[in-house]
Amino acid sequence: KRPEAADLDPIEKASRDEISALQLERLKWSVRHSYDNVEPYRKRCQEKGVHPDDLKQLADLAKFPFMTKTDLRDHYPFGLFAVPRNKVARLHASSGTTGKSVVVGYTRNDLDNWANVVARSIRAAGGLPGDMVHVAYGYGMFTGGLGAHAGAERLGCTVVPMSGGQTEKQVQQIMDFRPDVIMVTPSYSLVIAEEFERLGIKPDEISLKVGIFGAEPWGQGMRAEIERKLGIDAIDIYGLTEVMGPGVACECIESKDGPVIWEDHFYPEIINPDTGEVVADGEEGELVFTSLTKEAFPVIRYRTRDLTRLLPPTSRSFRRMDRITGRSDDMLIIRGVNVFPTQIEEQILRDQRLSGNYQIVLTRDGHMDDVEVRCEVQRELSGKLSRAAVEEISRGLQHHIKTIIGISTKVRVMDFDSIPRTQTGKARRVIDERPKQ
Ligand code: ADP
Ligand code: K
Repeated sequence: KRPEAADLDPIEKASRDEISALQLERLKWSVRHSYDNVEPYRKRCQEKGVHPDDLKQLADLAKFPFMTKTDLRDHYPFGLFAVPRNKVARLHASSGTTGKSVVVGYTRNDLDNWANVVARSIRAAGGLPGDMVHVAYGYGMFTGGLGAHAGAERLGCTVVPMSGGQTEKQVQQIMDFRPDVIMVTPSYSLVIAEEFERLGIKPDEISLKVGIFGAEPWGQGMRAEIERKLGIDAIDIYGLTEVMGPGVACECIESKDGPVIWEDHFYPEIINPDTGEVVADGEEGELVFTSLTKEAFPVIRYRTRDLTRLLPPTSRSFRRMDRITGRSDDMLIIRGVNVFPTQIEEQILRDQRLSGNYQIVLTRDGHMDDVEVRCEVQRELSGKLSRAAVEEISRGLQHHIKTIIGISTKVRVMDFDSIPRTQTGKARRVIDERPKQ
């Protein structure tokens, strides 16, 4: 079932002139709102010698300073909020560059807009009011679960708030409830698909028609595999906590040619990550977003670090983004969860018995990412610890990484000097052996 033109928001089919006019009006509001209400942002503008009045056309945005994850972390938790705390209806969080997470807030209006763009995303993916939507993104501080949930409710769907994990139960429930749509990470969808296979259930016996997948990179090969194994259309949804959450952009089922950016709420730019210069549409670089309607946590020129390019409109009047080809920082995405090597390092450094030298080895076991954290004991303890002591160190570290960063790992505690140093004495921290999409 394809969405009918009559079901779309008028702006999704508007002319580019109408879209630009709306963007300019909203952009002026958003920059002014940040400048007036977020002191660190105002200071940053003053240092750069720019003022909201300098914004006369969309291209003038290039004169304004960027915001980075580090800025967000430096003002943890609420320092960049543009409304008083009692106007904040909800908080979410994402991982920061060190242990401290990045906290974002939403007013009632923000939650309303978010639900609308996610509803629009589900509609673009081929979901309809009245459909049953099985949400297997994690619920909690992550934006995935609750973001998908609110959008599905807004569209008028029956929502199943399953959350992640418990694969056998996921499958049982899908067989019993017969949902039409599933929202989940692409890698976990394949774990679910394998459980169906194991039970001898064929794709045409599975009620699902559409899957909406995001939170981690995936490619055309994986799309084909998911579609074949679950008998569905697999649609790409993109988003990030700092900008809103899932639903910043979503593919349309009629063209399946890259996520359509909901440009009436999020203004995209692509920059050269080294120079910060804006590049032309079609050229690859780092994706930068400016929120156009957010009240509680406006972002002006937020550097996502995601590398991609902007593509011309096709099924909607909005521009599209290409698949994410990589990142311009060292953030890892492990089973959809953002992780910085320094966060793991921080947990290693808590244990005085460890040397602080470490290596993170990523592999893929079946469809899910596997993480091994290799670390070393201090020189003076090397070869002297009992097996029980080594196991205790390993269990402790595993526990801290799980409770603080939120990912399960295997920890291998090795003798001193087991992890190779390079010429400069610096170890290679991450070995990513996962197959490229
Ligand atoms: P989400 O819950 O949407 O993953 P996070 O803030 O936890 O939000 O993570 C955002 C990051 O996840 C993005 O900056 C990007 O690197 C990655 N990501 C999200 N969706 C996609 C997608 N569809 N394709 C590739 N990467 C994605
Ligand atoms: K993610």
